[in-house]
This record gives sequence, C-alpha cells and structure tokens, in this order.
Amino acid sequence: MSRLVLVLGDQLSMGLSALRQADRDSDIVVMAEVAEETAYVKHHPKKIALIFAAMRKFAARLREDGWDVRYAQLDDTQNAGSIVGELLRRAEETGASEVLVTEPGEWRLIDKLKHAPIKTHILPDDRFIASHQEFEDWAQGRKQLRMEYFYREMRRKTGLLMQGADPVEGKWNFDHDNRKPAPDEVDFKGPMEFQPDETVEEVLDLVEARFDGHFGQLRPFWFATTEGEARRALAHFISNALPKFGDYQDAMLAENRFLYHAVISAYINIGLLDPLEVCEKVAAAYAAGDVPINAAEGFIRQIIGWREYMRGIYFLEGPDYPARNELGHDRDLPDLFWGAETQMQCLSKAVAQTRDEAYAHHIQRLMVTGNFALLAGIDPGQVHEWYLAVYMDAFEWVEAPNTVGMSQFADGGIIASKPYVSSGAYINRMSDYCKGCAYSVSKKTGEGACPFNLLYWHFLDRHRDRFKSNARMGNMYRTWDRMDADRRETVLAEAEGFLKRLEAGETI
Ligand code: FAD
Ligand code: DLZ
Ligand code: SF4
Repeated sequence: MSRLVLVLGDQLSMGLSALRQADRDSDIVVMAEVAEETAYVKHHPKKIALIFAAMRKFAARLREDGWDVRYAQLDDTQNAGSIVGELLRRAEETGASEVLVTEPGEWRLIDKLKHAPIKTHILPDDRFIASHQEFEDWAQGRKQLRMEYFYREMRRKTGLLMQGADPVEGKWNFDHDNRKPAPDEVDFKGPMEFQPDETVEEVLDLVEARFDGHFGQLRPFWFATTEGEARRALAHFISNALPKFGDYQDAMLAENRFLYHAVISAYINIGLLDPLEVCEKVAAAYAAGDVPINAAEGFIRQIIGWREYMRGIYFLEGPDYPARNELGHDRDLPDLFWGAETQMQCLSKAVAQTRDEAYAHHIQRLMVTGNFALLAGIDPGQVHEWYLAVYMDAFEWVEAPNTVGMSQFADGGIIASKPYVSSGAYINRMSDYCKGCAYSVSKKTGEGACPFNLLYWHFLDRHRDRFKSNARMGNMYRTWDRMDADRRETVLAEAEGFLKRLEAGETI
C-alpha cells in the first residue's frame, strides 16, 4: 500500500526526513500551493513567489529523481485550498491511507495535521543542529536561557571553530571587535541576483494576479529558487562580503540596503541551503585565511547560536507563545508600517526597503521598526503579524521568538535580559538616517525633537516597576532620575502628545 509524503513549501531539501523514510517505488509525494497557507497573514508577494517558484522546481527535481509527485498549482480547478484538503484529495485519488510528513515549523499546521482524518506520521525535522530533546535537556533546570551558553554547546557539538575542547583563538565570542558604525563606502555590490526563467515568470504572473492587495513590490524578482542557485549566492557572499560582515553587522545606510549581509536566511529557511553546510563553508574560509575570526565567528554564531536557539524557544514555550503580551501593550500598529507617509527618516527607509525587497537586516528590524513599536507600546500580536507577513524569511518558529521575545519583550524576558530600546542616539551612531531626517536627533524636547528621544524615557517611566531593579538598566534610571522634575514632565507630556497624534493617524 502506498503512502503520501507531504512536502511543504519550506521543506525543499532532498535530504528531508520524510523523503528519507519513504519508498520512492511505492510512495507518492504531495506538494500543494494552497489558499490557506497564503492567507494566514498577507504575505509579501515576493515571499509567495519565492515559495511557489522554488516548490515547482523542487517538484521537477523530485520527478527527475524518480518520484511520483502530485503537485497542485494554486489555480488548478481541483485544488482543495488547504494542506489537509489536498492530502485527502490525493488519498482518494491514489488509495493511500497514511501520510509521512516532516514536522512543520508552526504549531497551527502541526495541529491541523495531528487532527487530520487520515493517519499521519510526523517525523522530526533534522535539518537543525539541535533536536527538541537536546534543547529541552539544555534548558532543564536553568533559571535563564541565555543564547551564549547554548551557542557554546553547539560549537562543541559541531566542532565548528574549535581546537580540541577550546574555541579557536581563545575566545567564544568576538563581538567586541564588531558593531562598527556605518562605513563611508561599501565595496560589496550586494547579493547575487538571478534572472527569472520561464517557471519564475509564470509564478510572478500568478502572484501578480492573485495577491495584488498584499503589501510589497513583486518585481524586480531576483532571488535564487533552486539549491544550485542558492549555493552560488552563498559562495558569492563568502568571497565578497563575509570578511567585513562582522565589522559592519550592525550598521545601517539609507542608500545601501544589504551592506555586508548574506541575504540567505530565506534560502536556509525554505530548505535550499543546509545550515550546517553553510557554517562549514564559512569555517573553511576562515581556516584558509580568507576571513578574519570576528567575521567567521560572528556569522556562525547567528546560525548555530541564534537561529537554533530561537527554534528551541518556540517549541519549548508552546503554541501560546506568539500571543504573549507581558508588557500589556495595546496600541494599534500605525499605518506607517504599511507605507503611509512619515517624516521619521529611519522608519520611512526601513519600511520602504521592506516593501521593495521583503528584506531588512537584523538591526533595522530590531532597532528601527522593532524599537519604535516597543517604545510606542504597539500590540505585540499585531507587530508579530507584520513581521510574519512582510519578510521573505518569515516562518513562525523563527519570526515569533525574534519579534515577540527579542524585539518586543512580550515574553517577559525569556529571550532578552533587558528590552532592546534606545533613543535616537543609537540610530544616529549606527546609520546615516538622521542626516536626512525632518527631526533633529540632538533635540531632546521641543519642536522637531527626535520621537525616539521622547518615547525612550516614556517607556522607561511607564515600566519603572518592572525594570527598576534590572541590573542592566540601572544606569538608564539613574540618568532619568537625575534630570530635573520640570524636564521630566516636559519629556513625558511631549511623548504623550506624540502618541496621541500617532493614534489619531496623523502623519508623524
Ligand atoms: P545575516 O545578517 O547575513 O546573518 C546570517 C544568518 O544568520 C541569517 O541568514 C540567518 O539564517 C541567521 N540569523 C541571524 N540572526 C538571526 C536571528 N536573530 N534569528 C535567527 N537566525 C538568525 N530571521 C529569520 O530567518 N526569519 C524571520 O522571520 C526573522 N524575523 C525577525 C524579526 C525581528 C523583529 C528581528 C529583530 C529579527 C528577525 N530575524 C528573522 C533575524 C534576522 O533579522 C534575519 O535572520 C536576518 O536579517 C536575515 O538576513 P541575512 O540572511 O542577510 O542575515
Ligand atoms: C508560507 C507558505 C505559503 C505562502 N504558501 C505555501 C503553500 O502554498 N504550500 C505550502 O506547502 N507551504 C506554503 N507556505 C509555507 C507554510 O506556510 C509553512 O510550511 C508553515 O508555515 C510551517 O512553517
Ligand atoms: Fe530616526 Fe530620530 Fe534619526 Fe529621524 S532623527 S532618523 S526619527 S532616529
């Protein structure tokens, strides 16, 4: 009796556990572009196009490899509209009575598959370095789940950048050498771009016709859609950008959207690149003397550290994690996140780039849009939905811990030991945004004062009870308390005024 092997849009790996477990001669692969997956948030059109194009090419590759693949395109008249619906349709068509699937990256879909009216075997997703059990064992009994300690375990486990039991060059973390402000000139021309072929063009036409109302520019579309292309994009990054990745990891420039970033998260997350293999290539470039340690270590930490840790937290904390709101923030997400005009240059640039590219790098997400949402007290559920919709690499297992936990502190501090908030000074130090802004970053109050300067103190003041005894925030409160009372009152009143205008939908 044949079984169905479900391959989801972010499971495009030839070594996927469900494919390894299946029998190519008797089992049938099911892949489906379905309305339900395109609708749980209004995904950026580029993200939908990437997934559909990569799915179509992966299906073709499986067929070449001898698999019987039943593929539903979104506009097929028989399309059942949901993953479970497609499984039932294919079961009836083929007589199969069981399904093999690698665990999806979202509780919503795991739940649907567990309750599907067909016997479904959910297999571990072993494209990650740590299994759920390993993460749970590491977390067990710890008061704080700090990424840095988990990361060291992953270094030991993989042997990446290790010399026996010790880290190479004597330190686990070289961040001290990173975080330089924006350079005057960037000598990296950006990520490798790929000309759309016939398959991509067909998908672009479909997405254009069906998802016109979604936020984001569909064209130009230049992303890799096969494993081979993604590998070329990675090699291009390692040769041309990685050496300076560490130095300028946190820098932001109004007219340079990618700086020295890899722009490979979407490729890893949908399965075109294997995370361990990516890190091995980076470690090899370091070993060959092509890349300094601060770049290689910093990059590898993002993948075997942060990426794995975020997944660990998502599955450890359970399905209610994305809905947490420990700070009780409830303001609606302002329209400027959807491209409405704003005078705040940093936000305007970060949102415009998100609209055009479905990409913003980590510090833009954390210290511009995320920082603003947190300071302004925006409902973290709405912030979460925004990040899940607008970025090419957004899948809930990685997006929710980054947004709800790291960026919005809505999990009460499981991920971040203190909230990632800053005044305009940080943005000014790390970017050139403030130069072209209608607001003045050096003004703390009064006409034209940078809103981040006002909201920063407003945030600290309104959450004093929660954060006053946080050792890492003592300095901030001491500075605030040293200001004279009149000045504090002015700051708070102006911040309130700003928030009122924001709520009223005025252009800010
Ligand atoms: P680079 O800066 O070149 O880093 C290299 C790789 O490290 C990335 O490709 C990615 O695989 C990994 N990485 C780096 N930081 C993280 C991190 N914090 N968590 C997980 N992996 C990381 N990343 C996603 O993959 N999907 C998301 O939905 C997502 N949402 C985010 C939301 C917020 C609010 C924040 C602050 C961060 C989010 N990130 C997310 C993490 C990070 O911003 C992106 O991974 C990164 O910007 C991708 O661009 P890149 O490939 O150029 O990364
Ligand atoms: C994100 C996405 C989209 C937009 N469309 C599809 C689809 O049509 N078919 C599919 O199999 N997967 C799609 N995906 C990815 C899934 O939503 C993803 O597998 C889950 O969110 C779990 O990570
Ligand atoms: Fe952003 Fe303030 Fe700088 Fe303007 S002045 S770009 S609002 S940080």
